[in-house]
Amino acid sequence: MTKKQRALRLVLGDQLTPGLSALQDYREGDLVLLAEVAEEATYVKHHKKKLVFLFSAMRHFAEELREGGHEVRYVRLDDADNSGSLGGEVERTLKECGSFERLVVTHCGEYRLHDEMTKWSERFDLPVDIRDDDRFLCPLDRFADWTDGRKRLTMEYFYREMRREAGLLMDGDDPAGGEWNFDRDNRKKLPSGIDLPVRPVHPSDGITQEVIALVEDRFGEHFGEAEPLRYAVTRAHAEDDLKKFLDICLPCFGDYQDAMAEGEAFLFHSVLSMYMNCGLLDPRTVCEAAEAEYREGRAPINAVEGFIRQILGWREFVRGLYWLKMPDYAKSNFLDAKRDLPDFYWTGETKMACVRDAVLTTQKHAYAHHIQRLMITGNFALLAGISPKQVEEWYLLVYADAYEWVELPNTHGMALFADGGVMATKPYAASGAYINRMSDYCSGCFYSVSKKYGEKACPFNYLYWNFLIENEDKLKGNPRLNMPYRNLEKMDDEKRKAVKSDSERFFREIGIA
Ligand code: FAD
Ligand code: DLZ
Ligand code: SF4
Repeated sequence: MTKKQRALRLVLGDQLTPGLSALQDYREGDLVLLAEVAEEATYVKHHKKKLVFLFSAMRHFAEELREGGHEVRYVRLDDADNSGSLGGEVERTLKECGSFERLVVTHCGEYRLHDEMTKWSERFDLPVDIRDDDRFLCPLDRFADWTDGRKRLTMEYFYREMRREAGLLMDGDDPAGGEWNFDRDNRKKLPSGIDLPVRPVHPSDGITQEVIALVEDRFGEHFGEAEPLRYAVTRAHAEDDLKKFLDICLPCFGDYQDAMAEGEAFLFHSVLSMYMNCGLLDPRTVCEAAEAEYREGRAPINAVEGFIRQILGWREFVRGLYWLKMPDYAKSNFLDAKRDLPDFYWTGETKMACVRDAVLTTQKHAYAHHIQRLMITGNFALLAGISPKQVEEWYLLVYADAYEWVELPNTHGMALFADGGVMATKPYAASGAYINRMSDYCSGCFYSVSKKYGEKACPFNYLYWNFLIENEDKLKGNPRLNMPYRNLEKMDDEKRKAVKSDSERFFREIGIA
């Protein structure tokens, strides 16, 4: 091969997959580029643990590629000539490493970077081959076809087609277990005294230790705790975590999927999103492994179907929606929410036990499970009318699994209803009663969940009604909100006034009036 025929293959921090489309036709003489760059670490100030996890996983992946015979140029964040951006590192490689006939990349996960990449061909005067990311089960054009002619994009119908196409949990043409969805069995509160599974902890090796020091040094003021890092940073360890999840958590995953417990970060959740999202685990393999547990009689259908729905359904659906709707999707603010994000999203200093626990868990682990994200921090931001931009930035930076393709639809659409109902048919707004039903938070809280008004009342209670009042013109016509609006009509003026004055007092107390 002449130098001219060489390909430069850029692999991003969330593309740590040997079979990545950008690597599929790798030939001797090609060069794989991985680069730690300040721009990606700071376009939002990512959680320190997210940075440690990702940089360590990138360094381990470079080793994996080298062992597999690839020539790799790995740029460390503290390399003297590091230009600070991915574009800058491509440019430097083109200058320093001889001539290349083309640049090959896999479609990335965020619009801002994709937009930049579409200009690279002109910038570098080189053909740029942007390939589909075939780690997802639903190609983007397939998703677009599915949306064609549909008034509403309903995840459940998309999911059924995906089940058929992927052949997951199917008995011929029928869904395994006789039904598509077993969610009605998946709303149990955690019984007191239940033994929770002991979760894996991977000791940090030399590479991770080095990265921890680097992150503390360069990004010391970012949110969260850098160490200890309990997560896997290699494919082999991520696969171990998958096996442990299947053995000890999956059977109860469905039952307690919506439960919350103070001080318990992981419950029966898989804690696999960060591995799937950065490429250490393959989503299809994860789904197939879960199905095998059902087929072998080791896990019940409600657990396995619920788990597969999250990955084959929600994960694929939000990604399709993101690319279908961007860039306009991020601009809407249907409820005209404008208040600032309260400080306690950063400090955890609040008397609300549920919010405190969700934030402290997030600080410690760069993780919170779905119900904490949706029904605690998300629900609070929705009820309090916090600006979507500020909430989205928070979600994008605090979670180790967060990239905009998955974070944005979940935050903007599902949690905040800022898209006016593209993702969800109604806002996921809930008062303290829901939180009390699904958790043990309220018994240890300063506030009283049974009180509706006054200084000791649970803020979720009056904020819930205040939310319905503030957004009456936009939400009253929503048929799924008929019941709460009928109840609001029955509320006398005195109670309405109390809702308003309690909400205003609370907004003043937390500094966002
Ligand atoms: P499990 O509960 O074990 O679920 C299994 C898998 O299903 C997850 O690993 C994940 O890959 C997938 N999944 C479940 N729910 C969703 C969903 N709604 N959308 C996409 N995939 C899903 N998930 C992210 O991966 N990155 C994010 O940045 C992210 N931001 C979120 C923001 C908000 C406001 C909300 C409400 C949800 C968000 N989610 C996000 C979805 C979900 O909360 C996480 O995927 C899940 O908590 C990850 O933990 P787990 O691996 O233990 O999940
Ligand atoms: C999230 C992230 C971070 C923190 N750092 C890097 C990096 O230094 N180099 C890199 O290639 N990728 C990084 N990433 C992941 C990218 O931000 C991600 O590829 C884009 O957001 C698109 O999903
Ligand atoms: Fe949260 Fe209200 Fe319960 Fe306190 S009383 S834990 S604020 S729901």
